Amino acid sequence: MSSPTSSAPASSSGRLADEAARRRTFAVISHPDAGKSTLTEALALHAKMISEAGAIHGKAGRRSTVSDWMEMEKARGISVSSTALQFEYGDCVINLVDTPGHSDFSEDTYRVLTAVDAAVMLIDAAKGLEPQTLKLFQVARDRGIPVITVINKWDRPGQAPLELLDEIVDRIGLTPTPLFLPVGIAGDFRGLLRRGEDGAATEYIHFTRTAGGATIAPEEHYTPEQALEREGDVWVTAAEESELLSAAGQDHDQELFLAGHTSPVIYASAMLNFGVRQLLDTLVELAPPPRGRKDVNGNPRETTQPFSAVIFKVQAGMDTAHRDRLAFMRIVSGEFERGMVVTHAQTGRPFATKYALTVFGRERTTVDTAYPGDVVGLVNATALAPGHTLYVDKKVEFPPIPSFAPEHFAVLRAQSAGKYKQFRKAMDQLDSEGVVQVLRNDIRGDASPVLAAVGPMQFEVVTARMLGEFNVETQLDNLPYQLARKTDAASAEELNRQRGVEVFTRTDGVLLALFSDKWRLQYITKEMPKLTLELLVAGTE
Ligand SMILES: Nc1nc2c(ncn2[C@@H]2O[C@H](COP(=O)(O)OP(=O)(O)OP(=O)(O)O)[C@@H](O)[C@H]2O)c(=O)[nH]1
Ligand SMILES: [Mg+2]
Repeated sequence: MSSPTSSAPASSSGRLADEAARRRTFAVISHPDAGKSTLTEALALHAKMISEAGAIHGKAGRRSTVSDWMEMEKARGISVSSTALQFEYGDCVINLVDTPGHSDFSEDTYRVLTAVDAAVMLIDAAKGLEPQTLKLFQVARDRGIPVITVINKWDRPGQAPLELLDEIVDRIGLTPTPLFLPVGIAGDFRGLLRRGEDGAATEYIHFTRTAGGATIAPEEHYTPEQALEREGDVWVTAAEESELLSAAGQDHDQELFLAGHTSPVIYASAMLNFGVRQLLDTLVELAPPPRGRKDVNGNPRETTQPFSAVIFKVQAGMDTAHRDRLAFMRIVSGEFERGMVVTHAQTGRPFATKYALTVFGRERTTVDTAYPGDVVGLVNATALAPGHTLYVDKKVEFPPIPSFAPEHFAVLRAQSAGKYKQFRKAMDQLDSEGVVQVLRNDIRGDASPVLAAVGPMQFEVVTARMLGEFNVETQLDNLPYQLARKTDAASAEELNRQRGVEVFTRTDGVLLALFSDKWRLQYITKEMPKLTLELLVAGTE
């Protein structure tokens, strides 16, 4: 990777700071189906990473996107796992993570949000705010991640532009500050009005559709006077809306945006590639570059300190031909060079980074050097799990990623006893990726572990991958438990004697007591107040 500063004889920490400053690392988040994967592909198209959007066709004639590589994703048209991609745009290096929208996979999305500096939130223009939208805005706020809002699918009939914004104010308490307003109502998307100081229109960007939205939509730029002449009332409406917003104080303010009080808004059609370049330019201009982060002891790790990184995702089976396991790290500080030996904080063991990649769909590119903000995949990193830290020099460890409270539980068995060895191996693999949590106890034994999930679709991913990657047919039986609490060895015996309760050990050693329902839990908490029963962090409860 060449850098614009590499020819200048700058000090190495100066160069490091420059490299960090030109990075933008963000997640694309939303309620299912708002168009994240389509937008991700549109961004890749604008960065010239791909020549045509929707190049791969899914089943039933539905187009599937490059980031949705898994068979299950292609067949259903949903994302079940997050995917990272990196590209250069102008002077910037963009690291983008497309996340799954379905709440069953929210733990994956949450892990991604621990690794990025900003988020792009999509809202479907017709549907407005949906349950996951609200939850994700909350998570972003809790984590202090600034959010850029994209109101997508403006090519289809939907709500009025300002109505959608009012909904954001009322239900999220965040002030939306549009940078662009749509010219033309939802369903008649002609272009964008660029808002300047005090809401005055500075320019009209008119888009032209391309066949199926497969290529970049040509843009024409007009002055406000020319826009008025071309579009008449439609332009006047947009210009008036812009002034109304200013009167209500809804103009962009960089400080308030970075503090999470306001969110810049762009209206777009990911499918037609309208507004996509404007989003990219906004990310470059407004999204924050990587910052340092606090370690477990609360000490800051600055981006210019020696190399350190957090693992936020582990994924195997991305490539059935290779069958390898990739751990994705986000670099926090320092320069990464492929081949350098780093320390794995959780085990204290050295880890040789011989194989480092960026991944895009099924394509992989070797990474030789990387900088703060970059997302890099490490191949065959068997010991690495989400939340782990890598570093060089003096030890640093970043806070672990809290695991969600599972609410669905099921026993998994191999259909044929002869496949047990494979089954064991596959289970370990999926467990370490964090696809589900795996629970065991002496009574049930090892042949039939209990899977714990935030949502039942995680089980489907497990059975599909058991079959697809490991050739093991499995049987899944749901268990009548609805919630879990953390407990300890001293309480376990008493808990196991109770009806509707069973204690398990999770792979990370945590003891979990499962309860048939919340009334059972309430009763036991009341009757036996000495028992240890702690709430698991985060999640959907
Ligand atoms: N009309 C229209 N359709 C769109 C637009 N963007 C996406 N779609 C369609 O909306 C559907 C969902 O798009 P995806 O990109 O898969 O949505 P997603 O947010 O990635 O969905 P999950 O990953 O499952 O949460 C697909 O049929 C897309 O073709 C758009 O701007 N306009
Ligand atoms: Mg998707």
